[in-house]
Amino acid sequence: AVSLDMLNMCMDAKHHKTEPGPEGALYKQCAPWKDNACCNANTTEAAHEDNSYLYNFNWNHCGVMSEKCKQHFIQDACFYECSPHLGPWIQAVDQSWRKERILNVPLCKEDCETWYEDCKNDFTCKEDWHKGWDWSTGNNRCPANSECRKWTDVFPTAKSMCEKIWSQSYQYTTYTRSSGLCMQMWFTGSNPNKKVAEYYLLNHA
Ligand code: FOL
Repeated sequence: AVSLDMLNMCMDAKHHKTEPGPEGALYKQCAPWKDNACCNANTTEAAHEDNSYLYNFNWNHCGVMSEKCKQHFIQDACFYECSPHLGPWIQAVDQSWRKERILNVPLCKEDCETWYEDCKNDFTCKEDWHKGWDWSTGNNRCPANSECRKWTDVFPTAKSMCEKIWSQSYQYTTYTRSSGLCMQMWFTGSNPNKKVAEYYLLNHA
């Protein structure tokens, strides 16, 4: 049975609130979620920092990440931490740091492709950024068996990047932002993703 509660909920993960709700203010790129969010203000400030307490994650593991590329990782962090409309894609997992994850969220073509375009001159050593790092210093470093390579050698296409980088959190789609059939990482004004989640809940469940 489908429950409309799934259209407004937070996953049970490391920094998510129990229930979505308004936040007075959210930081910079996360501000669009302030009327209804699964994140709080502290989480959104940290989402803009390198090596933040959120996951101690180091974006600069193969030299300094370009500013334009980093913007997309910040936006991804806002989307992941703040979105209250991911219910249709939440799955239980047995991981030390979270009980639930998102799987195959249909990402709008432009959001994936601009992310890839803005990162394609950067470098990385891994295609799955969720596992297999060397954490001995406290932050993720490339493991001994993984050389830094050109972004485009690790991810030959935008699709491969969007799908592999967070172990299939996203599914690449050819739907455009105006279609109402895909989720937008970037938006201004009211959250366009609620209607998309409703569509998937009613038509795919
Ligand atoms: N963005 C999106 N869209 N989906 C996500 O799932 C997501 N997850 C993170 C950030 N943004 C996201 C969290 N990132 C580790 C590495 C990355 C990370 C969280 C945790 C980590 O500790 N990796 C260990 C394995 C830990 C384990 O699975 O027990 C490692 O081996 O490197």
